[in-house]
Amino acid sequence: MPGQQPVGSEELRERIRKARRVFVLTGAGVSAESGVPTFRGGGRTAVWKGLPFEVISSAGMVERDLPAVWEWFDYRRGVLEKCRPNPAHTALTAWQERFESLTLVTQNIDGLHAAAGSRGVLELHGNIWRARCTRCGARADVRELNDRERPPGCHECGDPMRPDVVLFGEMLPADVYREAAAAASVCDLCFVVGTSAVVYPAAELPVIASRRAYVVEINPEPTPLSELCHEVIHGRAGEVIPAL
Ligand code: BV8
Ligand code: ZN
Repeated sequence: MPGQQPVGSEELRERIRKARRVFVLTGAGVSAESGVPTFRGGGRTAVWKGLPFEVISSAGMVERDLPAVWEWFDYRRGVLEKCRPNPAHTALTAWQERFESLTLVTQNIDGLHAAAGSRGVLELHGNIWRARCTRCGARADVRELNDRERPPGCHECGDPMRPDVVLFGEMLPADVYREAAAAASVCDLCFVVGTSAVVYPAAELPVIASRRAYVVEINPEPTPLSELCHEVIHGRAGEVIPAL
């Protein structure tokens, strides 16, 4: 558009031109313009039946009340069914061809990066569309489960299945985190997009990257990570990423 301010500094544009290994960490903010509610920020935190989402989405809840956990995730899948990738997801998919190496790591469980065509997305917190057996670990796509009861029985062993999502107090998939940390430690350009950077160990990744990479935060609001970043672009992902 005429008169549109170029996004980011001249230094950033130079670094984008020269970048060989790019690392991107996304959070709920990258899906905000797809209509996916974020968890924090804007003075709102997700609450479900009076429980803060950190409580309902916690390891203890799976032990205590697995049907309630299913109800919570069934509700969120209902919201997500109407959500489509937005220009931020689409632009990040194009970045896979643009850079020699792009590692896309997400905290989101909505599957929108893959839906936009991104390949090899590292999903640190799992995926809301997958279920996992509490006993034998067998996985299934929730949308293909013909078992409507909650919790659904495992197609392999019959035991109850759970959402294949990392809840608070649970370990992240070790291989996924290890791959993400390795990519962060060798990248030369790191983008942190739409995350409040309060959840660990995901929020550690840009710290690892900052040891040798130029780190750029894209977020309408400042975060605890902002002062560590070399550049902060206050804007919405759906506008800033395509503009970059
Ligand atoms: C673990 C799946 C333990 C579930 C999620 C006290 C201190 C420090 C740490 C802890 C602590 N107490 C507990 C912990 C550990 C805990 C943690 O970090 N808690 C935080 C809250 C303090 N971490 C864990 O429990 C992790 N596991 O540590 O293991 C352990 C250790 C050793 C041995 C055994 C066990 C597991 C963490 C994973 C939890 N699961 N999700 C579900 O979704 O229900 S995390 C959840 O938060 C989501 O995945 C989400 O992605 C993630 C982070 O949130 P964000 O993505 O950042 O989203 P948020 O809404 O917060 O922010 C949105 C941002 O977007 C805002 O900044 C906003 O300004 C911006 N934005 C808005 N619109 C836009 C935008 N940006 C760009 N464009 C826009 N249009
Ligand atoms: Zn099983």
